[in-house]
Formats: sequence, C-alpha cells, structure tokens
Amino acid sequence: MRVLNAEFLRSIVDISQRKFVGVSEVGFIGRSNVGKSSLINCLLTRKVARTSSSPGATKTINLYKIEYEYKGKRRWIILSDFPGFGYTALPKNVYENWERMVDSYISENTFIKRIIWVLDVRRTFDRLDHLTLNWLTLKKIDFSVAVTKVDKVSKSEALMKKDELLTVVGDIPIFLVSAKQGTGRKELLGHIFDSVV
Ligand SMILES: Nc1nc2c(ncn2[C@@H]2O[C@H](COP(=O)(O)OP(=O)(O)O)[C@@H](O)[C@H]2O)c(=O)[nH]1
Ligand SMILES: [Mg+2]
Repeated sequence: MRVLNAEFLRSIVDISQRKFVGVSEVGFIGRSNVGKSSLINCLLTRKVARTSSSPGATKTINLYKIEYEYKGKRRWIILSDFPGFGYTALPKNVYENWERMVDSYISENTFIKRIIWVLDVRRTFDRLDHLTLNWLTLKKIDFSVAVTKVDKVSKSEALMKKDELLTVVGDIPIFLVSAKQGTGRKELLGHIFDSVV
C-alpha cells in the first residue's frame, strides 16, 4: 500500500463542476474543527488539504486526486473534503445552505463509494450527530466512522468511545485515529482503498 501522488484538484460547490466521470470518490464529513483536513493529510503523508485555525472557514467541497498502489494495482481516486457543519456561530441560513449543497452533491454523485464521518473522541454524541446519522441512513450511502484525536485521551477511553458509538450507530466500521500521531492510518487507508474496488 503506497500513496504515489496526491494533489489538490479544485474547490467546487455543485456536482456540475465535478467532471472526472467514472472516477471513484470517498468523502469526509464532520463538524468544523474535528480534524477532517488533518486526517486527509495524515492519510496521504503530505500536506495537501488546507487546515485552518478559524472554524467554519471552508465553504466549498475540496477535491483531491490520489494516485496509489494497492494490492498490486495502480489506480487513482478522488478524496473530497466537505465543509464542516455544526459550527454554532453560523447563522441558520448558512447552515441550511450547507445542508442543501452537501445533500444535493451526494445525492447526484454516483461515483461516491463511501463517506468517512469524522468524530472527535472527546465529544459526546449529540443532537446534531443524530441528525447526521439519520441523514446518512436516509441517503443509503455506505459510511464509516473515524474517531479522531485519540492522542488526546487514554487508550481505554478511546476503546470505550468506540463501544459507545457501536451501540448508537450500529454495525458499521469504526476506526480510532490520530492525525497527529498517525494512529490507525494504515487501517483506515486500506479500508478506503477497499471501498473503491
Ligand atoms: N491533538 C490532535 N489535534 C488534531 C488532530 N487532528 C486535528 N487536530 C487539530 O484540530 C484542529 C482542526 O483541524 P482541521 O483538520 O483543520 O479540522 P477540520 O475543520 O475538520 O478540517 C487543528 O488545530 C488541528 O491541528 C489529532 O489527531 N490530534
Ligand atoms: Mg478543514
């Protein structure tokens, strides 16, 4: 398993701007500041995704082109970094705009194979998370959970969080990761590559 090349493709707001017909895609969703962009950079071992110190700054869907070698084959896919939701300072109409943009992009995108839903290990599962879970279920899209920032808690706390989530989200893949320390990187990357074959 080797990432050969990774580059920023473009920022878009609408499916018509996507192009790249036939190329499989895996998307990253989650709250602002949860660590989506950092996780993408960790997976790629390159700083291609822009991380920002101002939460809620990303308002576009950012597409990255990834060339890799996996199980003896060379391929390329798109990873998409979605704008973070649930930033409380955002006015309601901005939130609704996010929902509409992401919802229609995912609904109309037949090349998205899986969503990686990024959750912060230290946060409790709240109303917004339940809404997200309902929405993912309704969309009938395959998704997995990446519980990130596990470097901030003990190993047993991270495992407890995983158990707790399993009872809430049901039988879906859950990965414990740290973008800072690289924990769980190989497992999640292999899972992503397995999702697109
Ligand atoms: N300790 C720690 N900090 C992280 C981790 N991942 C992200 N961060 C920090 O969390 C903040 C938000 O990260 P970012 O990737 O921009 O989040 P995004 O808004 O979801 O894309 C940044 O200050 C990161 O350095 C992690 O695994 N461990
Ligand atoms: Mg980001």
